[in-house]
Amino acid sequence: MMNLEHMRGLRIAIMGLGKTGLSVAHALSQAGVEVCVWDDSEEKNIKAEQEGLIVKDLRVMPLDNLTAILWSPGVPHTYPIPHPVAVRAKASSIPLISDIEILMKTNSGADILAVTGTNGKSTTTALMGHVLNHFRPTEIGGNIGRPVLDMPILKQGSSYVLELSSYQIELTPSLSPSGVILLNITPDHLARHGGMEGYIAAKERIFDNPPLDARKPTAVICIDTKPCLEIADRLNEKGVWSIIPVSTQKILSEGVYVENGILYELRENTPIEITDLNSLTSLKGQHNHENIACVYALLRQLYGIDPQHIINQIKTFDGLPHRQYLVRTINGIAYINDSKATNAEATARALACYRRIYWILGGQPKEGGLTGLDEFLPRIEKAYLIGDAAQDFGAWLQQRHVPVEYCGTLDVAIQASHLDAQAGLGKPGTSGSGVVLLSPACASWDQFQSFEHRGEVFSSLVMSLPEKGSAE
Ligand code: UMA
Repeated sequence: MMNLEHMRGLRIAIMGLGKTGLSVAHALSQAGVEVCVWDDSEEKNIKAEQEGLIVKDLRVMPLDNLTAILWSPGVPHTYPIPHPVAVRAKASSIPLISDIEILMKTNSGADILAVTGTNGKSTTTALMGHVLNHFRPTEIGGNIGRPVLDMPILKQGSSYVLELSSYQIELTPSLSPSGVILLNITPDHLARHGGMEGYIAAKERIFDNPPLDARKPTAVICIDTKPCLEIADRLNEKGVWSIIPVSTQKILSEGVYVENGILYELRENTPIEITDLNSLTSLKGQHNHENIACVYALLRQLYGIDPQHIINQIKTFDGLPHRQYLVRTINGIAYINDSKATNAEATARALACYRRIYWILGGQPKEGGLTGLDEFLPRIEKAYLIGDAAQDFGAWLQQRHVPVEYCGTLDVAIQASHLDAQAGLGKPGTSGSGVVLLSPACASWDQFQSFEHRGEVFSSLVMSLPEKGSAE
């Protein structure tokens, strides 16, 4: 946990008692900082009081003498409707800040490397942490699920690798990263940002305060989505950042690109073949090639690490649970947990990697539903629908002649897909064993506490399936 003694004398209130709020509350209390907390859930407030925290109703208590309100990223403060506490804070000119803002004010010399984008952030953050830690002390945190103040203090010569969501970036005015990876921007969280423009603007803020040290800060930008290409163009004009373009869709004349699974780095206008990414066992698919290419580009530019050393470390990375994670294989059928795919874009990335898919999907729907997935439907053997989105998704799939089964809950969907997948083994006219894939294209909150919880339930149910399937 980070030592926040420098904050003694400040008066901080905390809004929201999830991972972020509790992490900050404990770090501040331990440092002797005066702190009060509030959550709209009574249960959370009672639990906080039992833990010795001071609970005060921020909807009514005077806010004027507060230094700042630590704002949990998931609580709306502008769109779609600002939370009442945010309205009061604005009226009293009290800033809303993230835990990352506190890290920025506390950090003394460690490099801040920030990873953002709509999809692939967690894998990229974990991969970068995994590789870089081999060369210098490195900690990872942020949206990946480890609140940043739970990390230890690092000194100069070390690196923090932070996964940052748009929610966190807009609450961190002092964010000043030496290196940024911007992976991609596609529609997500639109209600929270008042539309696509607001979402793009929130992401772009990551570049607002380049550090004022001797090194030029590095922006690795995958230019395969239009908003990212436009951001790269805008940054180029300002000339402050050293920009390394990355692509997995086109051959570039500068930067780093992937063609047919081969990673290339341009040196003095000449493409140098670095490695064949198709041979990697854990990071499969074009989206993972994007993640790898971005990590490679940043580590080369910022630290000058030898290409072969980077690749050797990438090869030892196992991937993350809940992101196309192979839970088990039964009779050649792979059971894959891709619970982190909470929107159609993320699910597309998984569908692109497999054939003969027994697809479990549904949950709390996101804007856009299954838009963009048509091209992958020939790969689907059958769809198993769960959660609030089931009826709408079922109708959409049936219109496109995909067989569906309404399962309601995950346990029913696993049983049904397991039986079908095992029964389908060796059927005439089929080749390859197929996969049972949980890739919901939905948030989890209608039936689970989080996507991690959903993935854990999936994994434990898959582990309890009998070793011999019905094909035997
Ligand atoms: N709450 C209120 N009032 C509200 C809304 C929520 O009081 O109107 C309370 C809830 O009762 C709950 C708390 O706020 O007790 C939850 O706060 P939170 O939603 O900010 O969640 P945390 O547990 O603090 O987790 C957050 C990130 N969550 C979100 O941004 C929604 C986590 O990212 C992150 O891992 C964690 O901080 C540590 O940094 C999750 C996420 O879904 C994975 N992120 C989104 C995404 O990746 O798409 C952005």
